[in-house]
Amino acid sequence: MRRLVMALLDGDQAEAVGAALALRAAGIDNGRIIADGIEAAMGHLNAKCTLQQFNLLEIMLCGRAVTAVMKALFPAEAPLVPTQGTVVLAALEGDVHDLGKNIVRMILTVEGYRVVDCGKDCLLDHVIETVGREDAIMVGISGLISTVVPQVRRVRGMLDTAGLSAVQVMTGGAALKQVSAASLNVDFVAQTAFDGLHYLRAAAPGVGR
Ligand code: B12
Repeated sequence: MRRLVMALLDGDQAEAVGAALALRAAGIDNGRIIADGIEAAMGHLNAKCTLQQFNLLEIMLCGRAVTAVMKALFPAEAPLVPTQGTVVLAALEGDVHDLGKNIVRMILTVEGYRVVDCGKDCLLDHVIETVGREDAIMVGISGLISTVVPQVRRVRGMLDTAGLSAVQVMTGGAALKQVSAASLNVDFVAQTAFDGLHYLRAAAPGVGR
């Protein structure tokens, strides 16, 4: 695992992919590779950000290596089981962080959910419109910067106004996982992508839309 963390921090895509695949071959599951490898590496970067040693190139290279590792871990990004329902994902206006959201997309897709990804820096109106059009059972908001919190608090009301009260709202990402679901006015705050998957499974078991 240390080899993977070091390769990610070095932004060395090939080495990171090799390390991740070696872990898989040794029987380590994707969940542990994401938590102890990818998230651990980003934790080190976060410490640097806080120490004001912020180096954009370093973070971009690390992000590129994370994406390569995820593609290696989930090559087809195709469901392994019949569709369980549609989930709309987005990072809201002003937030360009998308590595975590992309991990959630890959995991939910492989686990049988049809995911409509609205991308990053996305207008809230577009998210709500997409939820209605795609007949989604849940909307997932990824939020890494605190400035998106007021937008997140508006999601429930906008869904209700659009006649989409049955749609659940879950959130995740560094800025949102420190805030309670009640305070964000959402149904669930996930600490990790797998946490979100477990909530989704429990909230909408075998919806099959
Ligand atoms: C990588 C990074 C960047 C990259 C993003 C690359 C990309 N394509 O995403 C770049 C360099 C572009 C960037 C830019 C900036 N960043 Co930045 N960035 C980070 C960093 C170091 C890591 C984020 C990350 O990718 N983590 C790894 C992923 C895998 O983890 P994750 O997102 O948490 O996702 C996991 C779970 O949370 C969960 N999850 C995530 N979303 C969701 C959603 C749902 C529905 C579910 C179920 C689960 C779930 O699943 C994932 C897997 O388990 C963080 C530090 C941190 N603590 O997060 C700062 C951080 C988020 N950035 C920060 C800042 C300030 C910025 C900038 C404003 C910097 C600047 N001064 O210019 C800019 C612009 C931001 C903007 N407008 O959006 C701050 C935010 C502070 C705050 N609270 O507001 C942080 C916290 C750093 C810090 N300590 O200051 N950043």
